[in-house]
Parts: sequence; structure tokens; C-alpha cells
Amino acid sequence: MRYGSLGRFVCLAAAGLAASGAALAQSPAARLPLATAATEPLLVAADLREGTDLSGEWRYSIDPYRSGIAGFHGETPDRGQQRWLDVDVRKAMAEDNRTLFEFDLAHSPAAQLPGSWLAATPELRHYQGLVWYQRSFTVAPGRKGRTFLRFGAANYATVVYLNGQPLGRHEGGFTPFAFEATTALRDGENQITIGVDSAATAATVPPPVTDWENYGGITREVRLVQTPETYVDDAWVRLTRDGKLAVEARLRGPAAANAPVRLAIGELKLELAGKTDAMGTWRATMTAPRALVRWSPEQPRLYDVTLSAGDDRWRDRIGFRTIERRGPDLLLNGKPLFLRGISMHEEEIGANPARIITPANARALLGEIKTGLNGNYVRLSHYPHSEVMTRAADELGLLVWSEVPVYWMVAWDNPATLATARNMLAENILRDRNRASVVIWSVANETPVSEARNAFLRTLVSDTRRLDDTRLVSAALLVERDRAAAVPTMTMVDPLAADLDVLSINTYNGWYTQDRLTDLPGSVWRVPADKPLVFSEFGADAKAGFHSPDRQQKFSEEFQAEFYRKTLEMADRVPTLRGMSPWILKDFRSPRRQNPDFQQGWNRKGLISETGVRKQAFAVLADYYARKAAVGAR
Ligand code: GCB
Repeated sequence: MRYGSLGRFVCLAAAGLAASGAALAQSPAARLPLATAATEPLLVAADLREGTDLSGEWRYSIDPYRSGIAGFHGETPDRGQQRWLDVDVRKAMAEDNRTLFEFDLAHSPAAQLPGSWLAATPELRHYQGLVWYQRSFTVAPGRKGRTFLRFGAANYATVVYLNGQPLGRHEGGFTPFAFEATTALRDGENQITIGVDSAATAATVPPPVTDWENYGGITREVRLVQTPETYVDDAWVRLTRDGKLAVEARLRGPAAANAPVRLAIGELKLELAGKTDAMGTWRATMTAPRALVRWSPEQPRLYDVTLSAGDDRWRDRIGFRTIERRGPDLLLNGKPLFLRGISMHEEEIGANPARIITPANARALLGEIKTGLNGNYVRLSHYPHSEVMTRAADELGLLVWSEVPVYWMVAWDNPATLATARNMLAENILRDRNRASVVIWSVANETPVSEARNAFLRTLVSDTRRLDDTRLVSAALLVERDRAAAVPTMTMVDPLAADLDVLSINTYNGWYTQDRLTDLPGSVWRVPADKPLVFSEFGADAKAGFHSPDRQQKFSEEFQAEFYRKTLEMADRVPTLRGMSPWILKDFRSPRRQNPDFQQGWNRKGLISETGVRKQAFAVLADYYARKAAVGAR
């Protein structure tokens, strides 16, 4: 337990969290307090706490010129544009007909939340910018303790107002944040207004150019969460590599210091009592009980864990396992492991997805991996996925690679961008440290080597290790190709390799290159021999139902299936390869992909179509994984 939750305060305070390049952060709204992992509340495992779900119908109003956050000279906006005001607009205009309001959220169109606005109406399909959401809800009198407004995620920059009062703002589209609402709430009717701006800039993470849909909006659950005055804000319960059960908890509130705390795992008859220190932090370890069944994909055993502190009872469902690397081997619970995986975006199956991940949607996707493909692993690319997804992975028994959207070209030299990335990383790790399924934290994808980039990523690697010393760290790296060689010859020259536990390569030889598929098995991969390697991506587009019996035609199912056969043959010849997550489970929306015959706005590298139809390559990978599973780790 060298590093712990306290580490986050150190690392994030140093980051400074300057205002970033997001459009909201450059407006008067930037004066609102920024919610970060360092400023709390974290409300770890908030999804299991008592509360009120604010999902359902919300009213919305687009604001393409951001008039609701800044006037036409950049100043505080006109009253008639301030959508968060706590006024009955129609009544105010009726009372005095000189009053001007240029919005009326209470009577604006309705949308269902959570879910991106892109699928709400055809006009919003390509809208990137600011949208205001509003709804009202009632609160019964006689509230006790504290109430928080907790967001699973809103993409990208968010400002939140309750009953006309600003609660704060957040930046980053994929991680949770919360604001205390205890004093802003009133008994009876309350009105909440949220501005969400999806626009990416050169300074955001990710920047504007990616290869996936930018689903703007409130894409995950919004809840009012109830806690006692003093409550457990963060708790991490885990199995250490030397076989100990370790707990680290942090209380928040007036009675947080020197408070008695008790950890209990009923099914193991385990109880551990202790006391917090002056900062409200408790750390303890004990030998793991003999009866403990270790979590694995084959037996995804979870335990009900509770932590009692004063009036608060924090709970979570937690699995216990170890993950290590020894030389080029990956060891799960001490046994060699081969990662039989696939990559996945956070996009539900269906013709018009809106990034709505319900437990059923998560299981539909992960079930295709676990039972359809005989997999044991998923790469949740390219950003933190919903906690619904990582909980489902815990329950179904799938190992997880979790990553932050430091993708392609971010502003390596911009300290505000680094601060944003560090905060996302911290919010992601702190949310999911209790998930047994998560075994790899990845800090970046396909980023070109430079001094500034190396320094940026090294900071993220060291933050990761400080926040969690029980998992492995990786990043999907680029390789150099030897143009003169007769067979495809690739060398890993990235200096970041030295900082990582798991080396990862994305390869598209035969798709983006002119290589013949028959040349792939003979490829040469020059990589450091002392670390495990994974192919974090490989793939080829295929339009479901488009055929080319001679297997030669790109975009055909046969070509894709052949690409998989030959790439898997190649994979079998790479001595240090310990897993793979081909690209990708399902066809996904991507504005980059506009081939009118085959793509129509979708990246077609899925093994299933957007509506879930399996392509031929699905069976190729499923058979390969069945054989792999039969022979064990290698
Ligand atoms: C990649 C990227 C991934 C793309 C994929 C593709 O290397 O990491 O985000 O979607 O290739 O389809 O080209």
C-alpha cells in the first residue's frame, strides 16, 4: 500500500487544473467551481447508494451561439437568455408585457435522459455545441443529512444550476462528477438546469479529430444521492499481490476525523475494525481468509462488502484477484493468462444508437464476447465506459482494459490539457478501483513520439501507479515499418515502452497497406522480449451481407474473414504475444467514414453489424478463441 487515495490530492493539486480550452471554460461560466477528483465529492459506488433517479423526460433548448453563457461581447448574458433562471417565463411575460425572454425551457421540446441528443431528432443528428436541459422534481420535507447531485457522465463540458443557483461545472465526457446540493435544494418543487457543450477544441481530451461519434449530452444517469452528514466518500478494498486484503477509506464530513470504522464481508465472516486518522482516512490490511474464492473469468465470484462509519453504511460488490506480469507472461491469480478479447466502443446495438448503456444493453454487448466469441477480455476503447459496463464485466467474468481518450494528437504542450487528462484518469481510476474485471489501465492510443508527448504520457503513467499499484499500465503504441524489407517488418521504437507493463500494438497491415494477406503470417515484429505484448487492435471493414467469393474484395465479409485468418496465423508466431483485442465487436458510428456504398457514416470493422448481425469473421475469431481456451494460456 505504498500509494493510496491520499496520493490523488498530491498529484492533482500539482496539476493545477487551469481553465482548459473547452468553450464553456472560456466564458463567464468559467467562474463556477470546477468539480474534479481532487476537489471531491467522489461518492465512490454512488450507483449503489440510496437516491432518486432523475432519468426520464427533460426539456431542452439548443444554444449554438452560447448566448446563455455569454453576451454578444463576451460579457454576462442578457437576463432573457439565462436559461437557468428560476422563473416562470410565461407568467413573467404575462405580468409585464415589456419583459423579454428568448427561451422558455418549461415549454420546449422534450427528450429522454440519459442519452445523447444526436438521436433525439433528425435536426440534432450532427449538432455539436451547447444544449440546455431542464426538469423539475419534488423533494419531500424532513430531509436529513446531505444530498448530492451525481452525474455518471455528460459530454463534454457541463454547467449545473439548481433553483437558479450555480452548483458548478465539469470537464470531460466520460467520467462521473458530483456537486453537493444540500443547501440549494428546497422542500417541494425544485428546478434543475444543465448546460452541456459537446464541442471539442485543440485543447480538449480528446481533440476534435477522432474516429468515433461525438455523442453530446447527458449520456449517463443523473441521481440525487442521499448520505448522512459524515459519509464514506471513497473506499477501496482489494487483494494485494502478497495475498492480503487491504482497505483504504476516506470519510468526509464534520465527524470524519478519528472516527470508528468497520469493514465486513458477511459471506467470509470477515470483520475488521479501526479508526480514521486526523484527515478522515483509514488504512488497514489483514491476511485474506482461506475461504476466499478468487475472482476469475471462469468463476466471477463477487462479495458484498460493507463499510460502516457512524450513520453511514457504504456498500459495494467486489471480486478479489491478483494480476501481475513476470517477464513476458501475464499472471491472473498466479496462473498464466492469454487475453482472448475484442475492442468495443460505448454504443448500444441498434440502427440509431444514442450511447445508452442500460444493464440489458451492456449484457447484450458483453454476452457476444463471453459466450459468442469464447472471450475472456474486452478493451473498453477509447475512453472510460459507463460504470454499468464495468459492473456487468465483473458479473459476467470478462477482464477489462480501461483507457482515457488521449487519442492521436492532443495538445501535448498545453498544461491545461495535461491537467484535464490527469483529472479524467483520476476520476476513472477512483471510480473503478473496486472492479476485479479491470486489469489494465491504458493512458493513450496511437500517439506520435515527441519530447512533449513523452513527458505528458509519463506523467499519466506515474499518476496511474500512484493511484493504483495493483494493476498493469499500458498504452497502444505506434511502430515503425522497415520499407526496404521483403516481408512486413515492424519495430517498436517508442521510448514509452520502457515505462509500461504491457506493450500494445495496433496493426492494420493488409487493410490500410497494400500487403497481400498471404504475406501477413510471415511478418516480423521487433519488440522488447521481456514484457507481454498484446495486439490492442487489428481489423478490416466489411459490410454485412456484401460478398466476394474469391476473398479479394475489400469491404466484403470474405475479405474480412480472410484478414482475420491470416492475422491470427501471424499472431501465433509472435513469441511474447499474450493477448489481443481485435478492432472491433460492432460497427460503430464515425463521421470520418463516408464511403457511400459501404460505410455511410459507420466504421464497418465490426464482427457484428450495428443491428447485431454476425459477419463471417465472427466465427473465425470464435473458433480461434475456443481452441485457445482449450489449450490454456498459450
Ligand atoms: C485505429 C484507431 C481506432 C480506429 C481504427 C480504424 O488505429 O485506434 O480508433 O477506429 O484504427 O478503424 O482505423
